[in-house]
Amino acid sequence: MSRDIDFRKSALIVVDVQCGFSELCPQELPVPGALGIVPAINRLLALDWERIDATQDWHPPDHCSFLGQRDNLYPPHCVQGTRGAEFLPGLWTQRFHTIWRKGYLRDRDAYALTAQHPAYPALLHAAHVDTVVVCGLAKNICVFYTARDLSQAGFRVIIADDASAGVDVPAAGLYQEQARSDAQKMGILYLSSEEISAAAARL
Ligand code: VGL
Ligand code: ZN
Repeated sequence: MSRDIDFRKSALIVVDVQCGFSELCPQELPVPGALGIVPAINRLLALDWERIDATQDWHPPDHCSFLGQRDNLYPPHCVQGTRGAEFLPGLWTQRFHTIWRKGYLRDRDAYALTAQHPAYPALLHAAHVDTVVVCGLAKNICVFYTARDLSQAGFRVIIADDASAGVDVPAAGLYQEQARSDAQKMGILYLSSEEISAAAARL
């Protein structure tokens, strides 16, 4: 598969780069190394994408995925209006064109933007986007599901490796190695932010 990226036909999607998935909120769902990916994401944000979309996990306090609730999976995290729901400090959010909130219904989980906003792939197609670069948190959960859904919708999908960080969650059966091999089997490519920037420089 070509590694060239035509930025006029490409979208960057920044997934859940929020305090609640970082060391800043250790009682929520900290992903090791989350704070460290911000510079690489900012480098990607500086490029001339056709679209820049961001997602924000945005849960009510009694969301079904929380411990003590229906699915009993995760500590409360990214609760609407709290620190955990805020984007990471230093993240260049001014570059976001659209912020897609997800997980805001008590009884429905939405790992991927595509699960909550099913018209999103059509919106990308209408903008003549054929390639999406996905980065953020967590690499093997919301980044993975977003990449998978967009790959199945017909886009060329690249995960920006160093602009994402992952975490194994045995209680949910979610593992980093498994997600990577599943993604690679679907033809999803893992590139570094350097390689993606170099593809920009070549054009
Ligand atoms: C996520 C678990 C629950 C994620 C969101 O962004 O990876 N993980 N909600
Ligand atoms: Zn969540």
